[in-house]
Parts: sequence; C-alpha cells; structure tokens
Amino acid sequence: MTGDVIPMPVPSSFNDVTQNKTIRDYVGWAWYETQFFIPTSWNADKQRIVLYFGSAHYHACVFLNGIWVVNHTGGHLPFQADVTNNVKFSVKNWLTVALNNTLTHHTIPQGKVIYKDNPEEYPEGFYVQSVNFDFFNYAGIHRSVILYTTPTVYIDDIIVVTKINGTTGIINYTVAVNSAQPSYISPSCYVEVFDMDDDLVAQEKKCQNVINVRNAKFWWPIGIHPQPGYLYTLKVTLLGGNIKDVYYQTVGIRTVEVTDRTFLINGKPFYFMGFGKHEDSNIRGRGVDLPLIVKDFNLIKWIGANSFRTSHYPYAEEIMDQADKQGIVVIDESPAVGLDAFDSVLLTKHLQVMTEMIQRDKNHPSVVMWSVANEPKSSEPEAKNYFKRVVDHTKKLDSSRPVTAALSGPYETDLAGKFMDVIMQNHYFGWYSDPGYTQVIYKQTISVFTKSYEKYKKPIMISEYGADTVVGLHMDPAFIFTEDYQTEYLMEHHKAFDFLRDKGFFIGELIWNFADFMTIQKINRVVGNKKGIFTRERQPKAAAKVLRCRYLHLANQS
Ligand code: GCB
Repeated sequence: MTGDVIPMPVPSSFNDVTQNKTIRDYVGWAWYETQFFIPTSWNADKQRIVLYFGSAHYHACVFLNGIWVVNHTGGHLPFQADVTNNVKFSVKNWLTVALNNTLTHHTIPQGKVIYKDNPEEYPEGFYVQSVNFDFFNYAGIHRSVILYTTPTVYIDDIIVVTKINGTTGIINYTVAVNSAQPSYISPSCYVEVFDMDDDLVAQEKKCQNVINVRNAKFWWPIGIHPQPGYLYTLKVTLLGGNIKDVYYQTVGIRTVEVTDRTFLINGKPFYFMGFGKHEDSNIRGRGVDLPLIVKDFNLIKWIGANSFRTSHYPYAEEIMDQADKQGIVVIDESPAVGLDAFDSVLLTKHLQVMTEMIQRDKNHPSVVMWSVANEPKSSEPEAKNYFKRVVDHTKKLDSSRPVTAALSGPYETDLAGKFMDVIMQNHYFGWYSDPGYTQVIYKQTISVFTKSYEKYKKPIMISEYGADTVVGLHMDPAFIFTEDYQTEYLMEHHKAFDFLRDKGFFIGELIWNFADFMTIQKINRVVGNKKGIFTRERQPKAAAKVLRCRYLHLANQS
C-alpha cells in the first residue's frame, strides 16, 4: 500500500462519508485496497474460487495480489472473476480495486468533462463533470463483494420461463453447465420443485425440460390476491461421475402479456400504482442499505402501491428479491438515462448493458417489463435506428417480457415509441410548465395521453409526475414548493387519470418520486430533489396520505 489512505466502508458510496469536499465531488481514479484470508479447506477440496462484485461505479479494474484479474464498465450490474489461480492459502491476500467515475458521451449514462482552461478566471486545471441527469453521480463499491466457491464442473446459469394452462403452472427451464476442467463426463440434471411448505410438488430429469405443477399457486401482485408473491423453489442437482453441484432457484409462476390497450398479469388487467425511485440515502449515497430496503417495502405496502420503476438504473439484487417475495411489480430500467447523442459506440455499450441486466434479472417474477431508457432525445433522426436495435436485441434475449421506455419529448416527433410494446411518458404539467397553475393539469393530461394513444395504439402510462415540496412548508391557497401544492397537484392529476382509465388504454400512474434524493449542485435544487412523497429520512409528507387513500381505494375496486 502506498500514499495516503483513509478508511472507506464497502458497500457504500465514498462521496458523503468524509469531511472532505474534494472526495465528495471527486471525478477520476480512486483506489480501494483490503486484505483477506482464505481457509485451506477450499484448497484441499479443489474448489473453483470466484470473486464477485454486486456493483462498482463506474469503470473498475480489479487486482488480486498485484495481478490484474478483471475489468468492468458500468455502475449498476455485477461482475466476477475466477480467481482460483490467484489466491494464496495460509497467507494474506491483497485485493486492490481502481475505480473511475468519469462519464463521457460514450458511457451509459452519458456525461461530459468540461475543462475551464482560463487561468485568469479559474484555478489551473479546473474542470467539471456535467451529466445528463439530476441525481448525484455517487461512486464507490456500492454492493457487496463476495468470495464463493463452486465445484470444478458447475451450474453456470439457469433460465426459467413460466406459462399457465388452467390451474397448471408450466415451468420451462434450461440449466447451463460449465467446466473448469478440460474434459469431463457429460453431467445430467435432476430438478425438483418445492412449494413454500417445502413439499416436493414435481420433479424432472434432463438439463432442459418442462415441468408441470398441477393445482399451482401463481405469483400474483400485491392487492389483487390474498397470497401475493408466491414462490416455488427449483432445486437443481448436477450429477455424473464424482460431479455434484446444487443450486436453489426461486420461481414465481406467472404470465405477462400486452394487447393494444391492456397490460395483463396471469390474464388479468393490471393497473400500475406506484413510484419512480432511487437508490439513495444519507451518508451511504447509493451503497446498499438493508434496513432502508426493508423500510421502503414497508412504506410501499403502507401506502397501498403495487409497483415501482427502477429509475434510472438496475437496483440491488436484495431489492429485486424483496419485490419477488412481497408481490411488488417492477419495471426494470437500464442506466440509459438522458441519452442525447446516438452513435455505434454508444449502441454497443447499450446492447451490452441490456445483456448484463437481462442476464441478472431474467428469473425475477416481479420484473414484468424492461425499460430500455429514460428520457432519450428520441426526436433525433439517429434515435430511430438506435432504438430499433436496442429493442430487437432486448427481445432476442427475452421474448417473454414487453419492452418500454420513459419518453418525455413531444409525442408528435418521437421516433422511439413505435418499437415499444408499452408507452411510458413523463409529464410535469403545473410544475415545469405553468408552475403554480394546477387548473391546467386536468385538461393537459387528458389531451396529451389521448392524442399519444391515437398515435401509438399501445397501452400507455404516466411514468413521472411530481412537484418539489419542502416538508413542513404550508401556504393556502397553495403555492409551489408547499405541501399544500403537492397535495393539490396530485389530486388534479388523479381526476385526469380516472377519466383516462375509463377510456381503457391508460394502464398506470407512477409518481416522481418515492422519496427526496440527493442531486448534483444546481440552482433549481435546494440540497436535492424534493419531489418525494416521503422525505429522504422516509417520513411521509401530506401528499402521502392523499396517495394512500387513492391507492387503497383503487385496490379495493380491483
Ligand atoms: C425527469 C427525470 C428525473 C428528474 C425529474 C425532475 O424528467 O426523468 O430523473 O429527477 O424529471 O424532478 O426534474
């Protein structure tokens, strides 16, 4: 270890844990180092040893005992390296990670480094990182780092797709087997399905097959079934010679379909009620925070919501697991937020990020749609071919889920929506346009969604609407930034949503945002974005009660 070092927790963002402004606003390479021991039994058993990172933002280079082992680009998805030949037994191992959080027009999301080469006006070498989004560009090793072992012939992946036929649940599975040995006996698979009481309900042989579960309990979203989030466990055993590997994969049996007007889960129309969120909290930044995850799910249930969008990047696996278990529906969004220039280099990165996201999240029953982007400049001529390629790629990897994107430009000139199965739109009537005039909301919302539906002829939903609200600030008649304004703003929207719901093509409302969150420093953000229904500390604003009445009332009707 060389140079100055400071203690730095993992998982966490590095930005807010010190008293140092340079660290908070840091752009460039940061180095992490730690040491660990490995039990000698891992060597005696001839295990394959893997080093796994849940996520590290943004470019990561990993070294073990001074030898490079893996690079990864992109902040919100896992990566790993087989380190069997790099680890040492009985002595210390040194793990070193170099991280760079710089965003450019060829990263996803995009950003720009602006050098202010003007010695008369700026200190020498002054530069700033500008980004195409408002949330703070937190950086660090954000999720857990794990060392695990597998046998040398091992289960590499399991793909599960479910269907329903009457009361029978159909599980199509494929087990991918890999080998760290040059040649091995072709193994066979034995697959058992256990219900939530741990009773064996079905079994099959072969590494690729179809299992029928009779009188199955389906995975239902919360609010429309007394037992939401029902999960079976698929126990996959790999056998052959002295090979033995076992993996337990949870499975929710459910289907997702879209027509030109509706979104169906298990054949029943589903109306999205919920939020856009962020992974964001005090001190930890974007670092995974287990108590916060549990609290957020408790708040989601308290308010009666049934869904959220992982705006604007894939969330921690712990969050996805909770969504599965609690029957909360997820629109899984890629980190492609605010794309404004499209070329083949960016496209390659975007396809790669979709591959990694689908690879990680494909077996989550809670994930019902892939959102390929948020607010791209989709009227640019290059956007047409670009989004066709992104959607084709996504569907090739997973044909079982619809694809969407959160659009915000004028629908008249948008070139991306035609490739989507579902249209999401972000609108801020009465906030970014006509601030203070809640009376415009009803007409404008109805008008834009009706005309958009006429254009696309696809189910459509609002993926963002919201008003910045400083908790505790009141003024009546309502004035912007007060709790009274946020409340009135929501109620005007809800009237319009009810009108649109009656038309049959409007399939959901996701408010912006679940909670207040930290932003970059901007003159229209007073220490963060305050559009939360909850504060950053997860206390309800007045609007939370309005939303709770609405969601519980709508859930009672379904
Ligand atoms: C948007 C963005 C979201 C912002 C929000 C706002 O359209 O999608 O990331 O935070 O507006 O509050 O400005």
